[in-house]
Amino acid sequence: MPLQPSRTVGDLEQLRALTGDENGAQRVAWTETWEQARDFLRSKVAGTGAEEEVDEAGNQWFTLPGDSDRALLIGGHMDSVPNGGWLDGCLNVMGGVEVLRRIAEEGRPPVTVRLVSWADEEGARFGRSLFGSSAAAGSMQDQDELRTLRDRDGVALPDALREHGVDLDEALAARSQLENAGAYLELHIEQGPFLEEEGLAVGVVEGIVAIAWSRLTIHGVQDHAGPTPMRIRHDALVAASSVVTGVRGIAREIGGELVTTVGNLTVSPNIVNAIPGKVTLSIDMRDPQDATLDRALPMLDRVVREACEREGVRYELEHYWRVPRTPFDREVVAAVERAAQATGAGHRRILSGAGHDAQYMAAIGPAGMVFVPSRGGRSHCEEEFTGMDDIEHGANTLLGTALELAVTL
Ligand code: HGY
Ligand code: MN
Ligand code: MN
Repeated sequence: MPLQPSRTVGDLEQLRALTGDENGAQRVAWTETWEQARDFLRSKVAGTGAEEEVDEAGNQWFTLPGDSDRALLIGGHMDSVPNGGWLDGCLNVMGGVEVLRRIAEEGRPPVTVRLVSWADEEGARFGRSLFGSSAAAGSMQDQDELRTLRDRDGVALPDALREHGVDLDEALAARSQLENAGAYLELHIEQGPFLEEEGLAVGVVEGIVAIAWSRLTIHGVQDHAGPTPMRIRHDALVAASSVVTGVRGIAREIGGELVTTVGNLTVSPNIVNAIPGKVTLSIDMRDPQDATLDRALPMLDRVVREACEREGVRYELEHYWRVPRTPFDREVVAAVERAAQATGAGHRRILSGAGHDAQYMAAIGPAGMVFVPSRGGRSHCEEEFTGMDDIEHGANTLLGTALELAVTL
């Protein structure tokens, strides 16, 4: 029985109505809206015969037992960034539900097929991405750091997890879920402009770029905006502003495919008539080559040091998260390419500029991804969109790859 991508799009439109608003998707992990999305997923998988299990890191698993215990994993994430798009992460999951339905209708599969909805892929609330997949892959080595994280309201990460049935100290036990994993697949939107620019419907993803996240706290001298003469000011926001333009300057100076972003900036006390005493900001740098990030990070150190010296302010700069460039398994990439070819859709090999749970899966076994184009390259915004034809080609490529791997695992 062929897939019914219109059913997938219908599911995604229902999810959008249930968990989004006029500003976009609101499925931020560890919130009630995210739990609604998880209940929605549970209801959609019902009827396939797949059994549900939530692991110690909060990852939601749906297992279709096969003749063999070897497992083919199909993954994605139901969480979004605030005001996010209706496809990022949940296209993977709902496309996976459609593949599960299709395989279940054929009777008992040759291998066990498992759909996983990873917990907190985005890291939107606490600034730590790929939470659930890093725990399952055994890559979560920063639990002491995780215990200190707080959201904008000062809620500690462990407390938020506990409200959703997760004990941070037990999260690494999620490793047991991967004991029989044979291969991992994800269908994802490209979130960039290249497939659409080239009129292609499918991206055969070869791997994921190297990523480095840093956080900067600048301590100035909070003071009155009126009577304080300019000559004695130590304004944390003036120093931060130099850092923001300096981060852009690093990308300009190194060039190539390096991208640098200051996405988050908080000012205290953030009122019209006080000189900012404290500013925190995030820095995200990515490049296809690790060596480029090795060059960019010391440049960031210098930009921050010089900006803060000029303004006479103190600072703490932490390079707290680094993921190397992650190549996908050549056999899986070739299987994705054959499946894309079989759909007749225009396709090419492509590198992912976005991070994905697949990078932790690739670190421990064969993994691969299928991309579909993003209109205007837009993502992490309400305007995120991919047309039905592209979704159909992507879903059929995912299915074709899954069916091939199911007999070769
Ligand atoms: O940051 C990323 O690339 C992903 O969207 N979490
Ligand atoms: Mn995302
Ligand atoms: Mn995503």
